[in-house]
Amino acid sequence: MAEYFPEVKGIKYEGPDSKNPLAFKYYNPQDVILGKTMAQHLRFSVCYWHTLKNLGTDQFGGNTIIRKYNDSSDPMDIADMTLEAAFELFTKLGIDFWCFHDRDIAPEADDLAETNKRLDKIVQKAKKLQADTGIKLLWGTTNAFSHRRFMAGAGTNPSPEVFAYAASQIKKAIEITNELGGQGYVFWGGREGYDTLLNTDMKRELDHLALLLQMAVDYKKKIGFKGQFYIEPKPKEPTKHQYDFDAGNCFAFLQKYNLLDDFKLNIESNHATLAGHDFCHELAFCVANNILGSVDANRGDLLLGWDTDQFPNDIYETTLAMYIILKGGGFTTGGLNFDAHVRRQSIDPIDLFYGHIGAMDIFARGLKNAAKMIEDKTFDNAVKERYQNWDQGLGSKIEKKQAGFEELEAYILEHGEPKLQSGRQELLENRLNDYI
Ligand code: XUL
Ligand code: CO
Repeated sequence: MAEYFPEVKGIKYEGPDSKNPLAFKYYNPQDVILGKTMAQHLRFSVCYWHTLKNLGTDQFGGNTIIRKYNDSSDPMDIADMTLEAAFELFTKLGIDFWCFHDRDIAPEADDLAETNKRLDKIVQKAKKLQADTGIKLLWGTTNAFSHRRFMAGAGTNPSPEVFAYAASQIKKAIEITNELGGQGYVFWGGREGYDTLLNTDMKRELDHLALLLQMAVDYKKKIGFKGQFYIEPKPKEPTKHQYDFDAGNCFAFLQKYNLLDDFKLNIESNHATLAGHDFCHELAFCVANNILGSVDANRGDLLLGWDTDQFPNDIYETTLAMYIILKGGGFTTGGLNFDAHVRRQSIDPIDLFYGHIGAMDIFARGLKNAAKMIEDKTFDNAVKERYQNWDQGLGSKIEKKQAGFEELEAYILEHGEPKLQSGRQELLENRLNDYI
């Protein structure tokens, strides 16, 4: 096999004092933290679409990046070379998982039957590369948003034929994910939303989306796919309003349509900020409602209003995120998938390594900080103290449903104005800084 990244031998842990830009300073996969190795906690994954397929294009201009594995006039040749380059990169990074959309790994042909044949060919090659390297599939997914047939959505399309096409595509994508031993399968509603209410029957579209997901659950059970299904919320982009707006919105949708037993959420940092939340809010909401599944780890830009999908680099965010994830029990089937691409000007293959190394190190530091915060119980104690009056007397009566409006009114009439306590935000923020 050709070598696509000859300038990199393999990224190793060298410790915080290392000046080598091609080494980890914090991510030491075998290091044990709170009873598990760093690799087991973090479950890093490379995403195929941004890392291998993104060539620097943006809304204002075409490709800037030239890759050796794209140098052929035959699209299946390109698919073969890209897969080889991908596994070389995964191995050199020392990353344990990967993720893909069906159309990332094999290009569409003239009809669905031929497209599926192409997929089968690539999947067999991927299966061999997985076996040779020990790299596993975190999740697979379907691209039912790029092709023009999906301009008005997939499951929410006004055309039942497009709905059927999406269903056929998802059926195949679940099959290949199963074939590759995928630990999960993601539904991101690429164009499941609307651009104007003037042509949209919202209730009908939501009902259809639920029908599509129910069919996927039925088929998953039929073929014995054991991976976890995830919905990935995003509020807008490409449509003006996406139905899977945020974690709260998805939670309501899953409950309404009785899908909660079969789905968890895949939370993406940059989608959270587009929804007017932050990453940690979305994670905390999922933990509170037992629906946290996996994470697309990236970040946006404070001053750009779109999904810039940059590699994470904020130690505050990764510390707090890992704290919430660990407090929620950590990942089981999920992991940290870098749904991020290098910038339009980062045109060298080596930039892919810098992006991933920085992201892995910043999450490793976040994990270490979070573990220390958990061991010290600093914030646990603060929260416990703040809510302690719910463990006794009046609070305990309310929680046990032993008091209603009349009893509560009688209590206030007897005891008068409630005693107030400081929220101590500044002190707690100072304490957080001590861990960074
Ligand atoms: C789009 C996005 C997707 C999903 C998978 O914003 O995040 O790449 O992660 O379809
Ligand atoms: Co994503």
